[in-house]
Amino acid sequence: MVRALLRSMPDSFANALSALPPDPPIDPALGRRQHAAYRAALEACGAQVQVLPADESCPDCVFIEDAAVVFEGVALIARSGAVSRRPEALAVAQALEKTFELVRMTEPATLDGGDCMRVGRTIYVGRSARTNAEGIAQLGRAFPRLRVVPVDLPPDVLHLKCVCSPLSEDRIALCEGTIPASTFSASALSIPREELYASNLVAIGQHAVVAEGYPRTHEALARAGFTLHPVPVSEVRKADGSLTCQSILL
Ligand code: CIR
Repeated sequence: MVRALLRSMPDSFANALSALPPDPPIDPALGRRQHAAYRAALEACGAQVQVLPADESCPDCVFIEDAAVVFEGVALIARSGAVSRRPEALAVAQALEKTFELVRMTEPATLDGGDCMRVGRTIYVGRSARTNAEGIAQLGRAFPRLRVVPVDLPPDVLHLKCVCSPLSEDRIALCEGTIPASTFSASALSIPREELYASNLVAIGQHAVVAEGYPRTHEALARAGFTLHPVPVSEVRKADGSLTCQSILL
């Protein structure tokens, strides 16, 4: 069974990082209800969910994906490219150390888990404002059995998985007009450009947690055989977050 590690949303989520000032402001109470819907959707996909407590001193801690990369018994504890987010990793490391061998990323490396997309035995990693060359090198050393493929991101893209996400061990969802499909050895299900945000989704077997309100993407995924679990995302979206970033699949 897939396990999913989540982290609750603090009241300070109102002050989460965002490229543009949120308008209207972030509503953490609504955000928590949406987070509960996300949790329920993961459970409906068959995942066993564990939720770490929020930390008021870490406004972005709900975006737990960025704090660690996990594969085959090893957890790489990331060093975020956003300085204010570095303290988030402590509690995530403590939660993972019971069942994983921890590898801690060290200065000057930076990496956000949102830049890492594993598909089978390949991990694609975005070269972004958050993830630097040393971060990519340390990722490769932590996971010697994975092929590491660095990917240049289009301008203004925060993380690799803002434009693509894994659907299975050999297939991804990829927004058209962003990264060339030829970059990936996996086959790509094309997400229409006007539904860019929907290219970030959590697939578990033949189930997928998707952002609500993207009919063309939903139709394409349903045609590909997925059972869909649409969830509301307005508040995480105001903080430049989406779906994969709210969990680490173990
Ligand atoms: C940040 O700017 O770091 C957060 N406000 C959003 C992070 C979203 N993470 C992700 O997509 N993996």
